[in-house]
Amino acid sequence: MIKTVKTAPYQDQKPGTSGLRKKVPVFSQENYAENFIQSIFDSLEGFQGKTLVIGGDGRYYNREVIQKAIKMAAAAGFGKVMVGQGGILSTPAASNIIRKYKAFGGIVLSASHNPGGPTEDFGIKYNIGNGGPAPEKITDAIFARTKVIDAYRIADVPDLNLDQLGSFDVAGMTVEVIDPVADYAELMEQLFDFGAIRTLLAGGVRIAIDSMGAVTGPYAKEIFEKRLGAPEGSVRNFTPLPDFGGHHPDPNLVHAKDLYDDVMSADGPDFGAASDGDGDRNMIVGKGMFVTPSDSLAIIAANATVAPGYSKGIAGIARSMPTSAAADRVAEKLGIGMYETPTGWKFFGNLLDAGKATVCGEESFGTGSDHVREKDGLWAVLFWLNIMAARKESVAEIVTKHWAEYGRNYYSRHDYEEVDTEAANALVAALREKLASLPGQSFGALKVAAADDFAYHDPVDGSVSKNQGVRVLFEGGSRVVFRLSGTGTSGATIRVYVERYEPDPAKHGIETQAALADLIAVANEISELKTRTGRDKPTVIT
Ligand code: G16
Repeated sequence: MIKTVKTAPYQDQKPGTSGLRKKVPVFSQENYAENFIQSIFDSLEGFQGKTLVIGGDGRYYNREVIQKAIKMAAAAGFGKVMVGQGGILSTPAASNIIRKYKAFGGIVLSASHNPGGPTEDFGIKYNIGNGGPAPEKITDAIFARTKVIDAYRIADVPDLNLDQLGSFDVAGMTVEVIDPVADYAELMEQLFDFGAIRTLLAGGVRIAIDSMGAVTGPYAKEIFEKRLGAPEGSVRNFTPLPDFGGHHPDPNLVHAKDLYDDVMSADGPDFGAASDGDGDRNMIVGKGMFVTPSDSLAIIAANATVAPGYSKGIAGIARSMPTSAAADRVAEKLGIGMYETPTGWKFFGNLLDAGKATVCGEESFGTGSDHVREKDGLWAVLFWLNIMAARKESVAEIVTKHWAEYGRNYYSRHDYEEVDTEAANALVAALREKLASLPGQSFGALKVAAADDFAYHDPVDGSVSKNQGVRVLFEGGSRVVFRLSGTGTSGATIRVYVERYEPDPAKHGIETQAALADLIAVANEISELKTRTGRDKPTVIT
């Protein structure tokens, strides 16, 4: 019943920031997905008879790859597979299932916020037993294996009905098709004060939750409408669709603009939130106030004790290097640890496991905590509602008071997408060349204090990750950061992160791009962005 299939390696299966992401036509080449899945299994040890969790965000090609993964897990000797009904598990829910049921690991099928469909994106990621993305030493081993693989093993059995809950036998392995929502909703009830949030909503605060045609729909319906009593219709775009309804399920000011505009309109909702394709990202907006992900992390950390799950306080905060330093000021005030990691949620895993950090966040619309080992979009939404309920204040009041207390970190990211790869690499190489000569140079009123290529020394396992982004730090605390995205699927994406700290509350009302204009101009000058890429404006500004 188990057959061994000869295959030839592909040379392009290097996992990026978050697993292997490629266009569907690439993934659907002969044995492409099988090669990668077998390479995952070949890089692991000790899983015989253990449990593997499998789930995805419901995008195009999800079901096909889940069938392959189940049959290959059976052939590899796993004892059991737990798979979400319909092949659905949001990324944070998958992380929770792995942890709760002490699984050996999990395969998460998603290309996150990237579009879905026959010519759009797909992805495969392996998560380890702590529920988090595999660390670099495992992803490096997987990549090495993909380059030489010559065979894979698969159970020669019919497809399983993924829509029927229950336990089934697949070539001697048990497959449990589980309700994707129940365990996750239960965890959220443990962490947050649902009673207080229910009272807030019953008291007339109107919310709009946009699932963007992606995986969080069933979760949001259950949590916000059923358990918290928000009126039906509060959750929009709630049916997970293989192509996300043609939308780009990226919760930011460009792709969730309709929601933003609705919340900003006079008679629109008081609070809005959106999630991405696989449910780990979030965007928070209140009437008159967009909350930057960096501020969201800082504000959640500063108010964490209002939520029952965090009532004893938090041990530390971690953020990715390009994320603004707003959270650092909170950590300083609380007298707790602050950790700066490279981009990629996988770098938080060790800090969370070691109890050094409780809350983590990234500028890329990700926030989370030690409740799972992934960022968690709906968790962040619930945290905000819990804070609003406890403080009896609006989003705008909470944010402006936070700035008044800690100062405001004006922050923006400019993305240049689908840039010619060679030009993007040359731009970064040229920046690296300049690093030594930048300190001491002045650009208008801005004087460079330091410049480097960020390297991370993991305080838990001692591993070192180099070349994680070029930083140019100016006197007074402003900075610009340049790095290439590790999640794109065509060409290169150059990310330019810009930050300025403003302590004076009288100057907190400036429009963000205007507040950062001088730094943006300097970033373009130092990187020679226009001449090197031929672009005169970013594709996306967040
Ligand atoms: C992934 C990672 C995040 C990272 C983001 C952007 O998120 O898990 O840690 O911040 O990509 O990465 P990059 O700047 O390299 O494109 P997701 O939501 O795509 O899984």
